[in-house]
Amino acid sequence: MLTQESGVSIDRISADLKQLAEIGRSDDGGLYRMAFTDADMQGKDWLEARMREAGLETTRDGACNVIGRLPGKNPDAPTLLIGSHIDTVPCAGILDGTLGVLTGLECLRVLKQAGRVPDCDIELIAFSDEEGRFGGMFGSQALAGQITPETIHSSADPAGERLEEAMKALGLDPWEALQARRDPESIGGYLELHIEQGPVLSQAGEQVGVVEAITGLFKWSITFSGEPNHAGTTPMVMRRDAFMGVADFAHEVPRILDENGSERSRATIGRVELTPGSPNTVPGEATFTIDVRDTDETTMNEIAAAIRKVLGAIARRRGLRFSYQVESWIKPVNCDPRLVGHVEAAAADGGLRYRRMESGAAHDAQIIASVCPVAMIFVPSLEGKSHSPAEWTAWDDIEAGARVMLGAIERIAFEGG
Ligand code: HGY
Ligand code: MN
Ligand code: MN
Repeated sequence: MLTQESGVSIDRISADLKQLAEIGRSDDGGLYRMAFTDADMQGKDWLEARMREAGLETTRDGACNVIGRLPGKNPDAPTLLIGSHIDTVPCAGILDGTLGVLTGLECLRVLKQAGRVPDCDIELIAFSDEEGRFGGMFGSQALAGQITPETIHSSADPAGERLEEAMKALGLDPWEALQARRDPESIGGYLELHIEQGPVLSQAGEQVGVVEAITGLFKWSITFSGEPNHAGTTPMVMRRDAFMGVADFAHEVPRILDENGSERSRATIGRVELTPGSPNTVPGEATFTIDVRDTDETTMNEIAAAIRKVLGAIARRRGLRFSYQVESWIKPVNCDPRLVGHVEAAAADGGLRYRRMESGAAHDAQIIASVCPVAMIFVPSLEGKSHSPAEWTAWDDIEAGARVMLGAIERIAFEGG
């Protein structure tokens, strides 16, 4: 085992966090490192340079995942993957995804400096487009062999920019993403440290979450089509107002979840666009997104069926048409009991306050779970806030999480774990 002296350094982690937080920062204090933007690529370049400084062998795969490798004694043994993502939502905080990558970097830096050679290769990966500018989990889906030519050709961001064009504009060949698939036999497991992004740990005063299951989610883009008309001369009863369809639907969401969901179900309308979008025109078209989550896939399907029925009823009542596009459907997964046991042992041996829990956020780990065993380590989010510049985790909780990460890596990759 590593001595405390050769343990993780919160000073190095905080220095890395502060440096990376300057890439993509805007005047509103939020980060804008959305996938395959210049800021995202600057972040990838910065990270790769830090990996090389740490003595790791670096590469990028066809999905532009940034990879740093610490070679093991036995190159034929299945590789241990650790990582997360450094792309962000618009106006993001500085920890979502990034903390997992930088604590992973610190763990490999410590092992390298201590001259510790693991039984197997350990690879640190920063996955591309976890946050979903182009749908989400692009880099982890590429590694898991879930990207198809249709994904590459059809993916576009909310402004309509296509994934293919965005990657080509950066000198990347999007079709290379089809080469990023890894042989599942070559991967022994995956560990991801992430902020909880919810209130459970901070309210309980606990330092670490040992994640047992990760919620599933589906994202739809739904369009109501009615009739644009004059805001002054069109009587209320003669309108086919597309926005009122959205308004009616929003009021139905709590009932849909009450009747078809569980206490873990969540539904969010995150974006609404009205056409033509002028104050004195009745909206002829309304396109909105819905993000639905639950840890049980049968429940997800029941909620989806209920949503379709409600959309049809509203359309009939208001003389509208509706259509929807499934932007993503990501299955809920259970973490691997053996890896979870190693994470829990590392937390317990560190004398930390921890709990086993579920993740309400989606993560690359649930995609990677399709090719190897996975486990996640949560650290508390101050007041449960995330996806905003208010996102924060206390330094000593970050240090505790990084120590658990290192302890779990040692149990998995050094002691024949
Ligand atoms: O949406 C999520 O759960 C994740 O932050 N991408
Ligand atoms: Mn994340
Ligand atoms: Mn996120």
